[in-house]
Amino acid sequence: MKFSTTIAAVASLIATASAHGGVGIYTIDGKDYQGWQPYNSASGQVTIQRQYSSFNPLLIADLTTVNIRCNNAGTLGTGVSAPVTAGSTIKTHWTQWTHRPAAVMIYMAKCPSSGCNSWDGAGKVWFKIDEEGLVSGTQNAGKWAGDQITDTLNWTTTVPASLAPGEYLIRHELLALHQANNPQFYPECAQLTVSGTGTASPPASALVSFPGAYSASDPGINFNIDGSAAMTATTYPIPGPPVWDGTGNSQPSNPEPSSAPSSAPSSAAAPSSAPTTLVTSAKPATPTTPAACTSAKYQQCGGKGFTGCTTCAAGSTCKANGDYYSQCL
Ligand SMILES: *[C@@H]1O[C@H](CO)[C@@H](O)[C@H](O)[C@H]1NC(C)=O
Ligand SMILES: [Cu+2]
Repeated sequence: MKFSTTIAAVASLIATASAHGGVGIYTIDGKDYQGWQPYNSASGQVTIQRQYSSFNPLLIADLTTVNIRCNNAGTLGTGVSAPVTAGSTIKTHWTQWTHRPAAVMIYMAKCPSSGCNSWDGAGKVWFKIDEEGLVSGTQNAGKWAGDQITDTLNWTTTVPASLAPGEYLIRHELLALHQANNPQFYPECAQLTVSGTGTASPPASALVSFPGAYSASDPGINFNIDGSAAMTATTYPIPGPPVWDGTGNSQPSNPEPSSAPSSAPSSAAAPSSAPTTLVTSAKPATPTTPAACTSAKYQQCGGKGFTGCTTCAAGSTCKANGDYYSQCL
């Protein structure tokens, strides 16, 4: 681990295209879509992927900039979107990837009615559809999600089957953790046209912004792969919100205090109340008071523009990190 960490550190100082990486091909409903090719001339490239300028990583300093959203030039589309049926898979193929201790996070955002192409993805619009960090073993020596990408260069995820049709961005992100307290972020975005019979859209409590979703003090970001804790810890706190569970209910509509976290991570642990209907959310006209709910540990609990739960689950407290992001820690 020490040895490979040193190699990687040297490699990233050189910052050649031979380290690092980016999504090169999307395979969607059986069809391949070539991604943006940052080392080719921009002229004539028409891809579903937002353009970006290199395979180099984004660093902690980029967390507060627009770069963290869709990489370093990824603000606008090139004119095309890939059709995908909700519930089907998207396989991504990285052009290259070498960092073993790495987490995988995949987000989507619904584009405005004018479409994705001239929309920059700003605002609290992003929801997480997939994540994997430490798979087994210890943080320092165990198996990580990124190992699969090092070995196969591929990752397959599923578009939530319940997701309402529309134009969306999908954001694939690798978070490389091989350097102590110096994480590297590798996000790329692409444009999708989702079809299907779903009617769900994520509740406000599941939405984050980029920048805003992460802060430098998040335990999964201010993270030391070579520290003593990493020698024994067998879980890793993946940054950002929990994966959206695919249900379309919006903010909790009844103010009864409850011990259940408001946005339960996807699992069979359904709340005791009646099954959630995906069709309509209650009380269309009444603005929701975000007080009577709790955010789970590591979830956002405040910041400018935040409309979710501001009370933290027992055992955690809401800590501000700048004006735009507070987190239950
Ligand atoms: C990864 O994906 C590429 C492109 O779809 C494919 O050619 C290759 O066989 C895949 N590799 C593995 C190990 O699955
Ligand atoms: Cu790298």
